[in-house]
Order: sequence, then structure tokens, then C-alpha cells
Amino acid sequence: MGKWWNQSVFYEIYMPSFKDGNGDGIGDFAGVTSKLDYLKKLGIDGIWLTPFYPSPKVDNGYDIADYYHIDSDYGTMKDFELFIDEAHQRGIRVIADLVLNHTSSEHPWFLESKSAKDHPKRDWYIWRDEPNNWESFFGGSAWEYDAATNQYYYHAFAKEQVDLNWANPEVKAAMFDVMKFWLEKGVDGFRLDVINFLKVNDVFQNNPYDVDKKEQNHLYDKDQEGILTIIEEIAAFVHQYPDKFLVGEVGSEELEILKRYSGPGLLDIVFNFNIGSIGEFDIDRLFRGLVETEQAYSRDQIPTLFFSSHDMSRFISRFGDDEERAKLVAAFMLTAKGVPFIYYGDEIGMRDWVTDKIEKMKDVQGLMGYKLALHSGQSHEQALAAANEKSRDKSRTPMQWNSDMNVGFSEGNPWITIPEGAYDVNVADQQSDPDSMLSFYKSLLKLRKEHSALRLGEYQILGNEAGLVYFVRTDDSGKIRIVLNFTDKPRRLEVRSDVKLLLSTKRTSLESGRMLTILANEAMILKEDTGI
Ligand code: ISL
Ligand code: CA
Repeated sequence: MGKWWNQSVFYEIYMPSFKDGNGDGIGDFAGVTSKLDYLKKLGIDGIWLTPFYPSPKVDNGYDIADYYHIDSDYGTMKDFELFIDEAHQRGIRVIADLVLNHTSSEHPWFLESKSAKDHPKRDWYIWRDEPNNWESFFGGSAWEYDAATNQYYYHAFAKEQVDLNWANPEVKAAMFDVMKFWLEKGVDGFRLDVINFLKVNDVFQNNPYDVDKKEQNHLYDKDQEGILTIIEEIAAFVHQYPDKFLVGEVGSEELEILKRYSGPGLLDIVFNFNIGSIGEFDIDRLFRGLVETEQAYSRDQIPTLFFSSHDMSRFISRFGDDEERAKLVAAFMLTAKGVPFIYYGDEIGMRDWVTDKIEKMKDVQGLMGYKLALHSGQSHEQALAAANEKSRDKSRTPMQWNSDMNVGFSEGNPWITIPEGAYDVNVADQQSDPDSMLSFYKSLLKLRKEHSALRLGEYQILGNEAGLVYFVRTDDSGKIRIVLNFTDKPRRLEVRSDVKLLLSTKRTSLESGRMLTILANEAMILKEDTGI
């Protein structure tokens, strides 16, 4: 029986930055709904929405203050319902980002917990008389002192994102109610934020330090024993509802850790940061990541394929600001085995933004980087550089719809700066250009729809010869050969005589004969019709 999600291409929408429908400078549901036809034509199958619940937005919604409503910046519950309806009418599924690990410090649960040591909700969060050495992932201690009750509470991220105590069955029950509510509202599943953080070490053992890097090794504040039991319970709960889907953000680049979390009875898939997070472009590393994942995963574990997100630099910028290479990476991501996640704007080649003024920075992680750098005695310039390094604003700028005012994102004043150069890279221009990045993504997504081997096929061959990456994927419907020349040199290639060109970044037909030349930086997708 075919599952829907392992044949889907997802598209991540960063809520505040996709499309503003009411002119207040912040993206919203009215805006997203108005762009569903664009997404349908692009050819994606599912949308991942970043958090849209009421929030003080210290971390842009990853600090939820109310799990049952829509943040007024994004619209009303009616706007949300209309959006879900309109998406479903177009055959597009929607998954909601859900933060189970922590709540906003303004959530009523925390206000109650904080009110007194003997409050029944005290134990919903993690309170201790003394802090240990655990550091927050945004920098500084992970413990915040509360003078009124003379104890410290734990926060893996900002101090306004307070970690829930999942060892308390009431917390679990409360969160199951939340999941039930949204599933019944019609979401098709969840993207579960930092899901491997739900359990911390029972005795709060100090984390060791990495000697070379002077960095803390987060040994005891995530991936703890017992976490899989919690995840099994979550998965069992959600999968009671037919066809609902779970993708987990397991905050780790280690395959040995990632692979524990997905498969039957667990999360359907997890983000493969072992592939997605590579920093500088390195085709050998990238290819190795793919092969190692293939080897480590069991037959019923499916990888994810992504190279950008709201937490990282856009891959086109990270990988050398080269459009040809970006097309090759897109071809890799949309033809290799796994579930792809396209980050909004990557389909037009949007670039990173780096601010020249700290006043313009929005991201809590960047701002914390700035503060800590100043504290350690660095100059303003050095601190700004450190802040830009940490800042996730890079990839959070408004979607570039056209070259009109505010790139067509908003008629008001955008909440975050529109980068220089943004007007030159936009949907409207690319829609009418057959050689554009956008047209290439559309062709790739169309091909995936036409050839099931590109969605479900197993690898028959998987190779990398000094930057010439090739793989063959097959299923009952046939055999597709993908050849990606990541080098600046043309290369010779032997093919079957009956091979048919489905797509290339450099040509529309094949030269005759069994030997082909693949051009420098060319991506080719070929079909071999017979003889499986
Ligand atoms: O812990 C990490 C690596 O081991 C981090 O990469 C971590 O997984 C990541 O920062 C978690 O991100 C998610 O949760 C954060 C939020 O700020 C991010 O936007 C979100 O994607 C806290 O909710
Ligand atoms: Ca708005």
C-alpha cells in the first residue's frame, strides 16, 4: 500500500516571511493562501508551516504561549481553516510545526509553575536548587534563577523557552490533547521540533567539554535513555489517525543517533542533518553522507533530503554562490532516494542576507552571540561578525515575488530587511524564463510526478568518480539514470543505445552513439526503457 508522504516533496514556509496579506509587514495565512496556486504550479505535495500559535515571538513562534489558537499576526482560526481547505482542494497536504519540548515563559502553565514551589504545576517544568554546567544552545547557562522561589529552571534554548518535564505524565497528557486538537482540525501531521530533547539525564550529570574546540559536548541534555519510549507513545498516538505523518527534528548530525528515531512504530522520518548540514561545498562528503545513510538505514527507513532551512544559511550562498551548482544540488535533492524538503525561496535561488547593523538583527541566537562576544571583550565590529555568524536571519528574509515595492511581499513595512540584490531574483521574472532556477525546479518536480522510479525506486547503482556523481533508480515502471557533473571539466560517459533524455541543464537532445560527453556542471536525467 502506498503511503503518501514517502512520495511527496515538502516545501517549508517560514510563516512571517512568505506573503503578507494585510499590509502589516508580517506574513500571514491570508498571504499563504493567496500563493497556493503558485505552489501547486511549482509541483510540491506538502507544506511544512513553521509555528503559527500565539507567541511573544522571542524565537519567532518556537516559544508557544497558547497551543490552541492562531497568533493574531498570522490571522484567525477561520483564516487557518480556509487555508487548510484550499490546500486540500489542490491536493496539497499540510504539516504543522509543533514544539513539545518547551513552552514560552508566558504560557499560563509556566506562570502557574513559577508561582509557588508547592503549586501542582511546579513539576511540569524542570526546577533545581542549584544549576549544573549545561549550556543553552543559544549560548550562556541553560539555567535561569527565579528569585521569588529561590530555584533555577532549565531552558535548552532562550530563557523565554522553558523546558517541560516530560517525566511528568500530566505534561504528556496535555500535549496529546494538543496533538488531537490539530489533527482533528485537519493537519496531515507534524514536524516535531527538537524531539530528541524531551528527556534529560535524571541526575543532571555535568556535560564534558571538548578539549580542542573549547565547546561543551551535549552528552546529557539530549538523546537520553527512555526517549524512544516517549517517541513510541507519540507515534502510536498520532498514527491512530489514518494517514497522519510525523517528521522529527532530531538535533544531531550523527547518523548513529539519527537512525534510532525513525521507522515502524517511531517517527516516519527524521531530518538527515548528516547530509543537509554540510557547510562548505564538498561533493565527496555529500556523496559519502548519502551512501552512509543508505548503509545505516534499514529497508523501511527513508532518508530526508534538504540543504536549507530557517536555521541555516541557504545552500546557494553556502555552496559558493553559483547558480549552476545550485541546479546540480537541486537535481541531487529531487532525484536521490528520500523525502525532499525545499526551503521557500530556494526554488528561485534566493541568497543569504548579512546585516551591517546590529539594530537590524532579529534572531535571538544572533543577538545572543553579539551580547556574549561583547562580554568577552570583543570590539563592536568583532561582535557584529560573531553575531552574523550565529544569526539565522540569513535565510529568513521575505519571499521575493517580483521587483515591485518590497519584492511584492508586503504593502507595508517588512518586519525584516529586504537584502540588496533581492529585487533581481524574483518569481515573476523567472516564471517567463525557461532557463531560470524556478523553471528547473518545476521540470524536476514534474519528472518526479511522471516517473515513479524517481519517487520510490531503489538504487541499482550509486557512484561518484571524482565529482561525477551518478545513480540509477529502478522500480516496476523502469529505470532512470541520473548523472551530475559537479566538476568544471566535460566528462565521457557510456550509456545504453536506447537511452532517452528526460532533462538536462545544458541541452535539449542527445548526441547519437553510446558514448556521451557530459558538459562541465551539467545535470542529466536519462531513461533507459528496456531490459530491467
Ligand atoms: O541542538 C542542535 C544541534 O545539536 C541545534 O541544531 C538544534 O537542533 C536546533 O537549534 C533546534 O532548532 C529548532 O528548535 C529551536 C528553534 O530556535 C529552531 O528554529 C528550531 O528549528 C528551539 O525551538
Ligand atoms: Ca500580515
